[in-house]
Amino acid sequence: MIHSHAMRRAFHCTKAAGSSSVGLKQVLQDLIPQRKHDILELKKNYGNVKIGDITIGSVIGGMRGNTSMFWQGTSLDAYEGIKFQGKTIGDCQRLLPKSPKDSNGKGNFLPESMLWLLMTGEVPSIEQALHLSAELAARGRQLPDYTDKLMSNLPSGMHPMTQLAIGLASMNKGSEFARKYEKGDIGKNEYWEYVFDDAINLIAALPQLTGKIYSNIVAGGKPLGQFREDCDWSYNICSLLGMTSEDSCNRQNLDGKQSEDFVNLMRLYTGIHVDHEGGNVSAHTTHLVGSALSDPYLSYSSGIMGLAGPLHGLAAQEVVRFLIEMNVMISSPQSGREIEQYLWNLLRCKRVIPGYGHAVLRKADPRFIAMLDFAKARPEEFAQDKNVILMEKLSEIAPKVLKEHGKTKNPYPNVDSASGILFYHYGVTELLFFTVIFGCSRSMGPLTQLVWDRALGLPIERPKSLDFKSLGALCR
Ligand code: AMX
Repeated sequence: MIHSHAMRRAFHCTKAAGSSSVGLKQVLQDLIPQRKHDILELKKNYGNVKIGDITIGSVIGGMRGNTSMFWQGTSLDAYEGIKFQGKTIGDCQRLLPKSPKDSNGKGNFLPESMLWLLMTGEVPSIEQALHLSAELAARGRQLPDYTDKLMSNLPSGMHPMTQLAIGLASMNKGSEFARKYEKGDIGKNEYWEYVFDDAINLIAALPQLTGKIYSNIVAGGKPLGQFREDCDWSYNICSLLGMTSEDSCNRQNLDGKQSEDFVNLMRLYTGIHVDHEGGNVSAHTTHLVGSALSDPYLSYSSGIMGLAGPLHGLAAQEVVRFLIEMNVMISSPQSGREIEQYLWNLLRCKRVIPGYGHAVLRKADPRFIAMLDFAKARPEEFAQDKNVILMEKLSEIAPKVLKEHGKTKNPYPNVDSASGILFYHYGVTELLFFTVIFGCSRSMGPLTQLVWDRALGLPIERPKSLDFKSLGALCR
């Protein structure tokens, strides 16, 4: 029997002793001993407590309902959606520090604040968030030479996610963790420190890497914008895509307001895609590969390979293509009857409606709602965009059709229903590229967990598998 008060005591959430410090690593340093103690206590006192049953259905059904991962940063409730250290998207929008450079007060929180929250469980002060932001900018000023050269020499037409995975894997050459491990001069207790440094360096490098990939796709490798060390992480992503009005390039001729909105879209998008609890393909893969003590670059590069799948991160691209094609075929994006017919034809051809359904969620994805709200708050910008109008209309009609169709467990829109089409609106029209932006954001959750995996000394993952004969024996 579990004594809940004892359990709570064994695994209470402790405030970092030095949480007034502005340095993330220092705050973690203070936090880790208590958490480590907690997890050892948990294992010692409650290691035999059963969490659930594994059924044959889950063994051959993608491990659905098989609760078997430890994941601290986020949790996913089928009806409430994602929570970041227990906080909803709305909470995060209220509580997490924003960029002081935002003039209109409508700005979104900095993803750097989210990274702090994920790592420590605490809402950072503005000083802490800006300190982390400055640290990322300082570390991300330029790519390592070897990665830069490699990225410049990739064959043209290479899939953007392949480019991202290659770029990240190449950075393993500079891995502090791999170097120290190879030399054999670090003990288990110190692993996390080097994994942390690699994780921060990796996240810091993503704006440059993303800019490089985009320039490979649209400009034959010619730089599209400038990295600014006095700017935040999302701003630098936008700048290196040539999407800010301050850039000499300003590819889309965005005016000041549009440019500010685009940066805020980027902050919103990258702030809420950071994680979706541990079981999703990109997060799970990163955690699994990292459990073999592969360094963060190799681990997250593997996660990126999973994110590239059409049932996972590539769905945003499929949605954009789908909306554009449908708009060609129907007389108006408001025509409910024609949309319904279009969807039924698709389902009859055994195709899925992209951007709908989810393995865990059983209601509309709050991340979708946040993206939709972004568009609704800017009617002057989006009111004439046929794709955005159709995206919203579809979110009323598709759930009805999918319910009637009767197969899909969750007939509601997921986040990918909205994200790509908003980037497309501002002129990022290279569909395969959207998942790279997803990859920037998703780095934060799985890499946070990787730091904690090593801090808590979690072992290599090695589940047991069964063949047909063994499954048959269980059925007798
Ligand atoms: N359109 C049509 N059919 C759908 C559907 C959709 N959007 N979503 C699920 N189904 C079907 C499945 O194909 C399955 O059919 P089957 O029994 O013939 O194989 C049946 O409904 C039951 O599936 P489920 O249990 O509801 O979903 P799942 O957990 O197996 O898969 C997901 C979840 C997301 C892969 C699925 O809903 C899907 O393919 N959606 C469209 C692609 C998409 O939007 N992906 C993005 C997900 C979010 C993300 O990770 N970025």
